[in-house]
Amino acid sequence: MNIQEKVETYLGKPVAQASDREIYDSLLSLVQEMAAGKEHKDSKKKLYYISAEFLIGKLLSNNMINLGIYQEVKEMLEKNGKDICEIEEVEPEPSLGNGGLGRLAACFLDSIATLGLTGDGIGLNYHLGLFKQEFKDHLQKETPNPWIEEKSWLKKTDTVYPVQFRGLNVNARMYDIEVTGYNNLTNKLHLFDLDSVDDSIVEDGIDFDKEDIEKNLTLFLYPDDSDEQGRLLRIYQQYFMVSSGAQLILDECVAKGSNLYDLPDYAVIQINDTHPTMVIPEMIRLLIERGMEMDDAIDVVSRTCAYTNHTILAEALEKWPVYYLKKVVPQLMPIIEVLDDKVRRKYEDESVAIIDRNEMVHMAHIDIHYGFSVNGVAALHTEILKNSELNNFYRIYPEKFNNKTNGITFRRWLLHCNPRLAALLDETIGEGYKKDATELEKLLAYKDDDQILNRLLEIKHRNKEDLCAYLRETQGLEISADTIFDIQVKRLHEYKRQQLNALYIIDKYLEIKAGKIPAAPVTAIFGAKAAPAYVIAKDIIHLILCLQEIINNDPEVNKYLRVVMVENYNVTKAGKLIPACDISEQISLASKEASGTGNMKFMLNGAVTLGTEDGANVEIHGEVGDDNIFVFGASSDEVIEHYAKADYVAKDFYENNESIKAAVDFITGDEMLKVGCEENLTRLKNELINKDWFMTLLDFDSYKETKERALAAYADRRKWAQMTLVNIAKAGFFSSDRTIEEYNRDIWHLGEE
Ligand code: 26Q
Repeated sequence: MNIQEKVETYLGKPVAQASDREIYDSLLSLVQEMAAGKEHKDSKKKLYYISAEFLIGKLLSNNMINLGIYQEVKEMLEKNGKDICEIEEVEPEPSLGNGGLGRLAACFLDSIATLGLTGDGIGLNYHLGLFKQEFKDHLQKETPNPWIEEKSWLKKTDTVYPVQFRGLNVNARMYDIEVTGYNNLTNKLHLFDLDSVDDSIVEDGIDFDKEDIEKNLTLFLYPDDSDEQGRLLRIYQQYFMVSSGAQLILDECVAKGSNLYDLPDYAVIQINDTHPTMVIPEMIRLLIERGMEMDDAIDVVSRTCAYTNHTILAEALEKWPVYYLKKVVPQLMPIIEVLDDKVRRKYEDESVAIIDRNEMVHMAHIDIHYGFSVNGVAALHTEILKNSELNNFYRIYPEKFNNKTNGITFRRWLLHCNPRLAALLDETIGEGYKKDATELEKLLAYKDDDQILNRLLEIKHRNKEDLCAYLRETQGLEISADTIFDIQVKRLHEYKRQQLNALYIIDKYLEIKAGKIPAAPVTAIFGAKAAPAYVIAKDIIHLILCLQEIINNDPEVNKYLRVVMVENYNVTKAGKLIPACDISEQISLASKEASGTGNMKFMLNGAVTLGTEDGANVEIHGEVGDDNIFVFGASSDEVIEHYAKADYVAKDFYENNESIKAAVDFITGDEMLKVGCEENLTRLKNELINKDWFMTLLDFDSYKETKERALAAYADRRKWAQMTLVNIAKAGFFSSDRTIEEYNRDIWHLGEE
């Protein structure tokens, strides 16, 4: 049967007569059947990647690429007058993650399957995922994102595990999503859910009764945790995930013949940040329940669990009050107390204790003491963990610490999102790079080939035109592909410094108003969601939306400068924005961004980075060399020193630097107050002058000077194309296939039995 016949068997009618929805539904069934036919047979040892987030994005096209039928389906649809892009539109995007950490987990699942490793994901089936962002009156509004339809990738299973909370027993039901490998076998993502959860309890926006656990447990990803009920719900979610996950792991290992004392030969659990940390005490509890002595259980679990750290921001390191845990999962507290006691006996150092003097449980400390591996996610990040943030632990366990620089799957972030570039690569360097990303370096041979350089420029231009059309259709925005596309898309956070980019835009606006005309027109594009309770982050969104309104409607300025804030930035939108980017903004305060992965996606798609020496930018810089990146700002050492000495005073910069003062004052100037909200803008301005915890003003001059150089460099089209080419050619290191090979080589040791 050819592909059309197969699709028509599901459809029950000719493709040409079917609606997009019908075609989507039948392709979904076809893909599921093909994926199920390639299911991995468990080897003795299996990886369990446990994570509160899996930001998988839409799956149809990706699965078709991995199964090797994408091209065929696309052409078959064309022949029948259908457009694959329209079919893709039908699929709702699951938003089971916040940002980088969740998307990394999804890239890892793709690479694990692609490399043929036995490894499944374990997480939660949030019905409404992360909120959907809408803009109203230049402010972010949150609404639910229902993504589970009648027909979906989720397969309901009969696997059910009891989970016990204080005063409440529930049953966790497992749902599975097939994870296809590129030309390889299929693994699984197991998502646990509760049958009684009720989507209809959601009221206005994303409000709901936070105390009705049976109805709300898996409704949303990280509900607003600005209040105690929200934080308690987070503990309910975490325990629900780890308890059912641990039961699944034990069942599978026993079924394969484990006597549980040899668990580390059957399972390795990778704990994705501290959100699943309770799996350690829970697993110990379950082993004791099955008859093991406490000390043996602790030993077995410690040799099974490995921990990945994704942040050095102190406020993001999870600490939970003892009384919260007693309130929700009292059965874990005696175990955590034993774990703490052992640590305290062994090391007389308060800073490495698990339960501190304020009765707070430090989740990361559990992972480090009772796991066998601790890894950071980029070289600089791991060094900072070792030398400062976790130095007291590093001195105890130097052998546990290792680096695994993040990566991205090239299937989604090149083959699917940038087919034009992929086709050019196929033609020039062959298709080997799809399995071995380092083969991209072969492109360097074309660095002086005018024809190839022109093709690269042409591809970028066409991708920019596609983005223009998309933004016109979706947001009614008019921008031109003949301007420089300067893009910053990522979660809104002060350390990521969208406000620095915004201050530059204000500065540029003021210059243009004063008659200083820029050499090349620029379109500054942002996309970012702010946590619902993060006030200053929402104020920064407000600032950007007001700038968009003022600047785009000013005929004196909009010839040279436009601002775009993309609504509801998500994986799908990333796939449209990244291939259209000229300048990739990676401007976090040095030392604060653990790695970044957007930076890698932009590089792979031929954008040139404008960035600080932070996270994986450092390694990007190392790969492309000084001539193919624009680096600015204080170094991480300088920043760390400023914090240690507490000697950074934002106000000094405001008072002594005219451009900074003018830009900051503009935030509450007449033009802004005409369109914006005084309360929000004043709060933001005061924050910048009086606090500026992430040193925006410190780096302003350096940012401005370097950005001007980047914009000027764009004018030499040939040279710019060469920079683009080098970035693509050197992106191979950032394939998640490489990252996963390293995890397996150093931590998991799968397939070595
Ligand atoms: C913690 C406590 C209470 C409520 C929420 C949280 C919470 C939720 C999500 C803390 C952290 C996250 C997500 C973190 C994250 O996405 N980190 C990013 O991970 C990427 C993958 O390693 C890195 O590339 C980024 O640098 C890092 O910021």
